[in-house]
Amino acid sequence: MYSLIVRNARLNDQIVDIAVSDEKIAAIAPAIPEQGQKEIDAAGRMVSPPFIESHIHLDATLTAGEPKWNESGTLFEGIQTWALRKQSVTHADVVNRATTLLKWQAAQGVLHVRTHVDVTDPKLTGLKALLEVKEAVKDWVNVQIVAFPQDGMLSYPQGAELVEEALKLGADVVGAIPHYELTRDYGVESVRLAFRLAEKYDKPIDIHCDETDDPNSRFLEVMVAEAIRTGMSREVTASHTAAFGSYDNAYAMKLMGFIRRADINFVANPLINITLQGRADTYPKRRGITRVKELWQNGLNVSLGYDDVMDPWYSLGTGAMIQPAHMAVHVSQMTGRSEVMACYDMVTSNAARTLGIAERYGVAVGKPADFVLVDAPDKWEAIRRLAVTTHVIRGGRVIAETRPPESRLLGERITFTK
Ligand code: 17E
Ligand code: FE2
Repeated sequence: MYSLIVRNARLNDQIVDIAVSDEKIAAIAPAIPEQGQKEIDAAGRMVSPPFIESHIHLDATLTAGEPKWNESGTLFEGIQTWALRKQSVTHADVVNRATTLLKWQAAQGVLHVRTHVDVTDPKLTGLKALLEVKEAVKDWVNVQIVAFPQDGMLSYPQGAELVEEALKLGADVVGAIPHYELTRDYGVESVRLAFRLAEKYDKPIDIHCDETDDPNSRFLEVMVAEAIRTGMSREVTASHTAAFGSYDNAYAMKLMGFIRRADINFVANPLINITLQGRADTYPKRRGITRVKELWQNGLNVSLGYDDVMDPWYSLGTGAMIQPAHMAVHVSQMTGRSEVMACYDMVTSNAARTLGIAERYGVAVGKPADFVLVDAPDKWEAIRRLAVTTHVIRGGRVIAETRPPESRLLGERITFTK
């Protein structure tokens, strides 16, 4: 007996039924004759593995305007504004805001979230709160925590020790911020330190790297060298790498070859870097985003994050991953037929590789029964329509439902399809 059968779902251009038992996908076939304890008619909608948020700051989320707004819109006023808000951070404050955002995400089909948490706080308040949240939500969303030293590993008192303490307390991933260290030398040392900690505690690495338009910010090459030296590749993620978009082509071309050797992951955050970067430019004005299309063309793993929802760096957002995918199409000019679809993969399967969960991810027999129904027939249409996720299934249980919008003009149904 199947606990759940989803009928008439579109999977790779085929209409199938999907049966679930024991919290796993038990069968996928054009027509499953048995009855399920519960049945859902997908009505031709696409079934997709769940969305994945590969880069967000849940400790700062939902603080936009507190205690002031980021009027310049720069990364640096964002960091300064967060430093003010950080003074009033409490355990309950972080638990409440992070939990609220995780609910928004899960309701929209995001079932895996990698969050950075600022550990440049001697009390590690945000970290302790997020460790508690991670445990409390584990039945409906999988959270990974990056120990992120916002004010620097070497430029903030005891910064490196705080990162290490966070790992001892249970942080899953080692973070760093080399471009924001006081000197180039500190930046290089911070990357090396991150790799040493990763080896010591057997953890992956995710570094805020070169989040600046400064073409001389070249910490990505240091990450690549460390990844090659240690043999870590898939466990290493370079987040932001905005400066890669400002490097001259001769250097970028050489670097791309080294990156291919290292085979590390990249995370771009198109919603926020299109707004935070380029602020020192007049015209022409740079886009402030890493070379997403070229990395993808070179066969590297690129995923996308929101980075922020309603915080000092970005005051908009809902957490729906179709939005950064949609923005990446525009900012990275990935408008070709296969390019648009690739942007969908960047918030699903590529992100699973970034988080190191690819083995238990995907819509296939034997995988955990974690999947979503999206109100569109395919990836292209999902992005074009900024489609809503109508059903979220986690462990074979329907945990969220959203009614898709329906438009009528003078009584006529308008479907927005050609
Ligand atoms: N901190 C940082 O250094 N960069 C960012 N984009 C955010 C926080 C959101
Ligand atoms: Fe970030």
